[in-house]
Amino acid sequence: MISRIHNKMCLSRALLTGWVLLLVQVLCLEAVPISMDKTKVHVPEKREPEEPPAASVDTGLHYDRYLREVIDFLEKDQHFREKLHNTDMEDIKQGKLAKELDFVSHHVRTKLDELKRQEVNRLRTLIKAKQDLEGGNDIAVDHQALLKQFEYLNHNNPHTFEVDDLDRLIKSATNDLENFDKDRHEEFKQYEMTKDHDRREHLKTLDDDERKKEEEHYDELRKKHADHPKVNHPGSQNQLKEVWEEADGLDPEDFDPKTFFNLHDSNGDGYFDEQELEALFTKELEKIYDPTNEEDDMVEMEEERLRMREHVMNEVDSNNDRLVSLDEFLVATKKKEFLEPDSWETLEQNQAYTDEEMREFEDHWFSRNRTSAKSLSTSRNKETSWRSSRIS
Ligand SMILES: [Ca+2]
Ligand SMILES: [Ca+2]
Repeated sequence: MISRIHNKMCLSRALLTGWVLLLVQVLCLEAVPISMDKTKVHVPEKREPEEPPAASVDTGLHYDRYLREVIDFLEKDQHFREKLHNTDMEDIKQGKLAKELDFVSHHVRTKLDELKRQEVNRLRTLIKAKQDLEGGNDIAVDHQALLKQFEYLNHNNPHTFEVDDLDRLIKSATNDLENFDKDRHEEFKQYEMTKDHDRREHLKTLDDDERKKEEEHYDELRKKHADHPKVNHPGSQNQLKEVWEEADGLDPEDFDPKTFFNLHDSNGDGYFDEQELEALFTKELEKIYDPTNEEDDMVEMEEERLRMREHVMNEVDSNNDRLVSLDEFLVATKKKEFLEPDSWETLEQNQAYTDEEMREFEDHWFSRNRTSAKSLSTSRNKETSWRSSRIS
């Protein structure tokens, strides 16, 4: 159960670039020349990016593959590319860009129709898988009604990709990306409550002696998990210096924010995206989590990584485009919080849910939804496996 959720969370780990921005980037951004400060330290040459950088960004959405394939094909159409250059973000969100679909080439339209048919089939397969898991084989299922929950395409017409499909895709992706962290918090809370509930249910099945032993063991594990070296405040000078020294093998005396930025902007597009930020926290996470330890839950490790990314993004991304530019980064390195940070409260120092939330969870949510939640989790896991097998 845990490893299943862990796999799911790893696979769907978000690198969320605002989708509209992603579209604009894919089409507008030229490769940014790398200007490294080589006066102080020797750092390896970086290669120029070969592909438009944002095209490889995994949005973490469950329809990521479809989204990216649609973008790839639209990108091939000259008319659409030109319109995109001349349409501002607000108009894109209002659906003006989607209307331009009527003018893209027949060849691209045919490919988009095909993509949509594949996506509809994929969703039908998922619904079928979910139904099988719930043991509802004998019940007639209204596929059409179930498909309506997937709002990013129009199911009334499963055969062709129309303006409405592009409009829905833009609106859903923008909305889902904006809510990603909020949904993630909720999902994690449910994970922790389920875990604690299961543990306590298990205790009920034991006799007094066994239960006492089990509870002592649990307390020991908690203490062991909480006993780790000091975790640096994410995004602080101390934290980055540790990466510079231990991961990059550079002299701490030579620490230079601009060189650091260029070194860790892995795709060389001039921005830290969410994935590049998250990669910076591995050293800190290794202080707390070891996959071979019983007490260290790797789902929690990934949540801690995302918390760190969310925190740094909130602090540093001043124009809220979900990317950290070099300028934003350099401004942040001049702040007091960078030089003299507060201590960082790790995940285990705060319970993910209140007692009241747990009561409510057990009273209402749990009894009603356990079966379907389990099935959904499994079917989503199947879906991500499917995704990864198709991508690889
Ligand atoms: Ca980058
Ligand atoms: Ca920014």
